[in-house]
Amino acid sequence: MTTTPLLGLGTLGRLPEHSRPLLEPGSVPAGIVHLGLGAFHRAHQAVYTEEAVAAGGGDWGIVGVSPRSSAVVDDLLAQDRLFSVTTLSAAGPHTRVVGALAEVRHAASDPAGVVALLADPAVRVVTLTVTEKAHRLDPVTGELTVDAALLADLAGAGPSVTIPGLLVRGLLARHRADAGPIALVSCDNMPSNGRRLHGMVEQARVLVPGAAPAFGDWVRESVTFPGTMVDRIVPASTAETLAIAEAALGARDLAGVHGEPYRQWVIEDRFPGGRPAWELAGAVLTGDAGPWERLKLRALNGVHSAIAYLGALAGRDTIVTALEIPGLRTAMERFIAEDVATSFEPPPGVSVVGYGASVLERFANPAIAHATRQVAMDGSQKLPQRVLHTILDRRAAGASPRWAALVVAAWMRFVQGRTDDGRELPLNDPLAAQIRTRLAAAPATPQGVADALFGLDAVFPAELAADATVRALVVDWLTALDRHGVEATLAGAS
Ligand code: CS2
Repeated sequence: MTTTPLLGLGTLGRLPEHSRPLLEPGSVPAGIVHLGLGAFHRAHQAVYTEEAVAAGGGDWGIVGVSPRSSAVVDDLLAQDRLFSVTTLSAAGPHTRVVGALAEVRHAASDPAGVVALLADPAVRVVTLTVTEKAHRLDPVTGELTVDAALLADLAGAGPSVTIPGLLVRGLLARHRADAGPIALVSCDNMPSNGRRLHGMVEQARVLVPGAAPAFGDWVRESVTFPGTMVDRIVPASTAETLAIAEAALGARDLAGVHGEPYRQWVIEDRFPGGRPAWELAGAVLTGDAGPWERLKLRALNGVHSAIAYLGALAGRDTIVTALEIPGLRTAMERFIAEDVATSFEPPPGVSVVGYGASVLERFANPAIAHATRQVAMDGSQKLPQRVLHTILDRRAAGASPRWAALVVAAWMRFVQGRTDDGRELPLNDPLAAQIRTRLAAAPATPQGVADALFGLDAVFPAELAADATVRALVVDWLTALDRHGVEATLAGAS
């Protein structure tokens, strides 16, 4: 019996020409540390960086650091740090191996090694995709959640590895080593992600035992926090997508990822130690990524979350099949046109309604099976920037954001844990325990559920929780969803 060999340096020669890496693996010295080796990084920043270095040069190899999971590190090490990205479109799949990773590390088993990397003068950029919750920031106030694990980490007394702990200890080591300026680049889906990351570092920095004020001065002078907007739909890999990659490569790829053809990266151009020529790979370098972040969070992620909650409640497993629910697409178009597009100033020349239409087309890509449950997870961390900011801005203008209220109601019904036909739904959320406790103590009526959940002050800002108009809109939708389920509610909505 012959088994297909594993992807690696030894199998590169047999790959079809169009599937080979753009860079010779290992030929580019490391200049970037990336925290968060998940599928999104591999299909987004790694691809941009490889293309940028291939086109523009520079010592910008990536050291990929997995904060917690060791499996991805083991897989990548077994494959000489190579992995493939399969682009899925209606026209068929295309698989290419990416050679951007200079090294891979597992932070939980070697935190000191990662701290030392951040103090290496060759490293001048740190990028992060660590998820909203790993920032340990209250989504409403931006305040850092301080606990024993974080304090131990900041004191260099692990065993835990927190992102604020790693970054601040790394920066302290860099300051002491006089290793030069550096940019910390958040690539997570948060509003003002650069400012949030800066806030996190500043709040954690002052908790480091014995940190001298000179460290604060150095951070101010030598560290930048450019904001970014990142975009590409990258669902979790499945056996089926790995099989597609294997067929294309003639080699097995344990770390393969897949995504849609579309991608976008808008980056604030503040890099005191230099950066790859990402613009040569199609990235937009700008002075202010804020309007782009708002556009993407509200008109893409907000709509994604809406489809995920409504779809999951209606028993649809994927975003594509959820979009087939009669009335759902129209409801999303109205959400975008009536609530989202009217809530903020888009980037110059961009039509929010046009952008929203293209987003719905991307969600309808039949080759992408994005699980509604994957998009639905961590709702307490996602809802504020994706939907609640839209509501707050519309309320400030005196409007009644009815469609945005539907998304809140769908989330409130989703966290109760049952589909419309009574099947169990998982609650995968850092606030799951709090949510369950509140629901258990509340009357099981739309009003009771809304009262209980609007009391979650880490999700709902006080002014929103106290807004009678919003609460009434949400209770109306919850009542309709309770009585009729998603499908009949959407069919009757106008
Ligand atoms: C999705 C995003 O899982 C989710 O919450 O909304 O991961 C989405 O696919 C990306 O932001 C697209 O760029």
